[in-house]
Amino acid sequence: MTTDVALVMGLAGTGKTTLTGALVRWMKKRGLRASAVNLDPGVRRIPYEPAYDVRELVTVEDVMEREGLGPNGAILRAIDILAEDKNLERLVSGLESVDADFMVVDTPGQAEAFALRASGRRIVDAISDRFSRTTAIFLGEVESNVMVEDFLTAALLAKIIELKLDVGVIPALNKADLGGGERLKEIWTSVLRGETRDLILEGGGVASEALSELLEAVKEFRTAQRVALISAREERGLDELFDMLVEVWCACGDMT
Ligand SMILES: Nc1nc2c(ncn2[C@@H]2O[C@H](COP(=O)(O)OP(=O)(O)O)[C@@H](O)[C@H]2O)c(=O)[nH]1
Ligand SMILES: [Mg+2]
Repeated sequence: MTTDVALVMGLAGTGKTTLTGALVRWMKKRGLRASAVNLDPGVRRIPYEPAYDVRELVTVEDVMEREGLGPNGAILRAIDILAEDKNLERLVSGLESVDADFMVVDTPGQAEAFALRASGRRIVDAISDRFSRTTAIFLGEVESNVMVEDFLTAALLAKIIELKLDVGVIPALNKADLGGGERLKEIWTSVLRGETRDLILEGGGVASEALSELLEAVKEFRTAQRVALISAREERGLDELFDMLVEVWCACGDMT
């Protein structure tokens, strides 16, 4: 039996935990054998029933208490502890014990603490070694008054994560219910297609130009060229997101 794995990643507060619950609910409603997994040692409450929960191995609270660390240090430390051989083995066998065709994995609150550090990569490597059909969803969010350039940073980060983790990354823009998502989706799509020049120079400025060069350089590494516009809260756009996941899992789809 193969289990298809979707790792839900993104900056803090973009809606990873909400989406994990929503996507599994959405799949189950369609008769699919889907399970949610929690990989965030710092989460307090989760809006889904995890088939496996990494807090069995370590929690940020315990680390804070035991090692006298503040919350930020403790989350980094907790992820490092998870990445130790013994725990990683336990984690992978915990995932192996989940009886499902699809596994949606909620990751730690801060992408910068997880996806961009060596121990986070070690954890992702261990999962993708065991589950060959592992892909990632990178969440961005609709925010009011967002500056184009701030948004580009998130789009760039999605690409960096793709390079660092060596898994396919599906870009998804969450909180579409707040409005204004279409415009941001267009901007993100331009980034993926390497058509950023005109867009950035709208605002002008040296930093814009530097950012444009940077985006130009990384566009070679793209895979996905589409962005799913979703609302995890209202369970909207999940059909498109799921279609994109299936394309990457099958590695038979044309992402253009
Ligand atoms: N408006 C709106 N808010 C959302 C949506 N998804 C999540 N949120 C809210 O965003 C906040 C962070 O969500 P959470 O899932 O904990 O994000 P995480 O830190 O990425 O796991 C919470 O207040 C959620 O209720 C959405 O689709 N629309
Ligand atoms: Mg979360």
